[in-house]
Amino acid sequence: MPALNEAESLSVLLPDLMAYGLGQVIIGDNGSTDETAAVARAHGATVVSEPQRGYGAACWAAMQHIAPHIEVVLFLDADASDDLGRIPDLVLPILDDRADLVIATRDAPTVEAGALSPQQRFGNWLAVNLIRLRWGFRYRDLGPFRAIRKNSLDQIAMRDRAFGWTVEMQIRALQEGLRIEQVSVHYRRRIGQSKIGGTIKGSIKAGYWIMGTIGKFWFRRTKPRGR
Ligand SMILES: Nc1nc2c(ncn2[C@@H]2O[C@H](COP(=O)(O)OP(=O)(O)OP(=O)(O)O)[C@@H](O)[C@H]2O)c(=O)[nH]1
Ligand SMILES: [Mg+2]
Repeated sequence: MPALNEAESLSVLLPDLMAYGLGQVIIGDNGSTDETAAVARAHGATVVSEPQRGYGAACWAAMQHIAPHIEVVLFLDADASDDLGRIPDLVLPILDDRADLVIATRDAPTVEAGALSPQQRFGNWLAVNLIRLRWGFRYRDLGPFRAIRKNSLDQIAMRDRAFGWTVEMQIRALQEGLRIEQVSVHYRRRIGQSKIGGTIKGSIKAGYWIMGTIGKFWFRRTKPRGR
C-alpha cells in the first residue's frame, strides 16, 4: 500500500484490513510528514520508508519486503476508497489457479458520486481504449485495487516508479500472456486530502505518466527488448 500523509484514513482502514488475516501488510511510506508511519505500526503493519517520491517508488519499496512464502500480492490505496469486502473476490481466482492478475474495476452501479473525478474518468477511458487498440484487450479501469500472483509480479519486472505503475502492470500482463480477470467493485470518496486524481496538478502529473507509459510500450514487440 503506497501512502503519503494518510494517517487519518489508515486509522480507519487498517483495523478492517487486519481482520482479513493477510500474511503481511506493508506500507510504502513516501516521506509522510504526518503520523502515517506511527499509525501503521500501531496497527501491526510493516512500514517501509521510501524517500524518493512517486506512487511506483512506494509500491516498489514495499514489494522488496514481501516474505518468500507469499503467493499472492494485493495492492490498494491507503485512502480507504476501496471496498475491502471484495478482497476474497480478488485473491481466490489466483489461489484457485484461474487467474494471475485480478483487477477491481470501479464501475459498479454503487460507486459513490464524486469518488472519481471527471478527469480520472476521462483519463481511464482514454487509457483503456488505447490499450484495446494496441493490445486488443478490454480493460475497464486502471484502478489501484488489484491482486497478482507473486511469480507473475516478478515476471513482469515493474520499472515505473511514478504514476504509470498501474497501467504498466496491465500492459506488461498482456505482453506476458497472464490470465486476467476483472471484478466490478464499489468505490468510495477518500478519507483525507486528495493528492492525485482529485487535484488538477495531480491529474496532469498522473495523465502525463499514464500516457507516457502507454507510448513507451506502444512500439515495442511482445517482450521488451533486452530480455
Ligand atoms: N508513494 C506515493 N504515494 C502517493 C503519492 N501521492 C499519493 N499517494 C498515495 O497514493 C494513493 C492514491 O492517492 P490519492 O490521493 O488517493 O489519488 P487518487 O485516488 O487518484 O485520487 P483521490 O482519491 O480522489 O484523491 C494514496 O494511498 C496516497 O497516499 C506520492 O507522491 N507518492
Ligand atoms: Mg484515492
